[in-house]
Amino acid sequence: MTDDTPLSPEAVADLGPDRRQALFQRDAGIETVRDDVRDIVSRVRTEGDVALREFAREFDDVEVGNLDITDEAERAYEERVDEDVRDAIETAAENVREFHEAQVPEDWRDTFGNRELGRRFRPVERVGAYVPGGAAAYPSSALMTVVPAKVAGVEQVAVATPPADELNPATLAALHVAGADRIYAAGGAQGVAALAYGTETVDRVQLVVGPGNKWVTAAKAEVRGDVDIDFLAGPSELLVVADETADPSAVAADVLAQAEHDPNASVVVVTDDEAVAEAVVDEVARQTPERDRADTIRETLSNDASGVFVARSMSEAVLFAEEYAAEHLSIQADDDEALLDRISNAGSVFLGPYTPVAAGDYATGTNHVLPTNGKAKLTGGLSVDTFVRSTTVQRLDRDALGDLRDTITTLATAEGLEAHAASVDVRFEDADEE
Ligand code: HSO
Ligand code: ZN
Repeated sequence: MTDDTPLSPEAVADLGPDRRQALFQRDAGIETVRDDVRDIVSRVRTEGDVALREFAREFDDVEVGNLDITDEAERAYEERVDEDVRDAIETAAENVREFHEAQVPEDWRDTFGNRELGRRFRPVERVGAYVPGGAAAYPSSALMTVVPAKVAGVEQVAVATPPADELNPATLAALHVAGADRIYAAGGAQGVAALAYGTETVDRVQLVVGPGNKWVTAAKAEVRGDVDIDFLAGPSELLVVADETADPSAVAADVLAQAEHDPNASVVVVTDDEAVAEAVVDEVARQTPERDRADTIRETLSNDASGVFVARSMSEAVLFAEEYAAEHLSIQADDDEALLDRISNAGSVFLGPYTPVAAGDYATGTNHVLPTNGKAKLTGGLSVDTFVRSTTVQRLDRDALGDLRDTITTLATAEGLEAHAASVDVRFEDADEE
């Protein structure tokens, strides 16, 4: 180990309770800002646009002219981004669109005995997407939130993004390509509150999605109930499961890529091969100084939720992965499909030596807005499903209702709901009298 990596391999079997807790009970870190966020949300609710302008002054140091900046997106696309950036945005958007179009559910009807039953799917009407700005302005996240909503058929997709004297042109261009219907200059908790409750300028939505810092996440927790949200996402995470066939330099490169996001990110490698663990640690040390964001990377690697771990077997590595429930799971191992068969808990999976997580971040077409802090045990990432709701449909004919008559009336009577029973019986009165 050199000075340039705080990492050294640790045995999974020797992990103490504190370390296990840091690794397996990651949180979104919203507790510290909860009270402030509550105040911000309530001020936006009562003061509307005035509050948005004041918060822009206070938090973003910007005098906001128009809160509605929808027109800026097309201009950025036409005039402010280089052609290579425009082409990359278009390619990425097309891949995201194609993959999400494959998810659009079809309405169906079927017969179950003599009962005709089915499901139909309709988009939510008005959706709000939070798109981060500032240092973490990601055009890719603009695509990942807006494209799936539009593919799902959402009519009004409104975006809130932090105000700036110079709005990030690539983010705006991506919003244009993705087809955002409205864009508002409102960042942080106040942006989420504006989407959730509306202001003079901002139309309120029914569902708020998208990534953000702890202020944004705390605001989503605060407005949940009044609107729906996707999930509460914390700092980014990567778990690499590697065996003796993994290329340590590729594993290390993926680790550094994830670590550059946020000093609170969690980057973890678990392998059954001690030599691979050592080699990954060495590669991390070698590559780190070459990275632009080496300082952030070093901080991430020294936090308690990051590390390189040696398991006694691949089975122990699989158990580790199940408990960790990673936002991003990279499997760099000989029989990656067999390992994947044994893992259920992951937001997005990257198989094989040529599938870096960065490929999914930008361009494969899968979504990069994914559940963190173990939420992959409960939910998947953003998809078309996020933006549609289902309705069930049924039709019975006289015979079909006749077949169910006893079941319905018996249960209705058992529940003391006589009118329910009567609503069935009444339909057979003529026949009963004969
Ligand atoms: N890895 C991030 C997404 C991202 N990476 C955006 C680059 N830009 C969370 O999934
Ligand atoms: Zn990333």
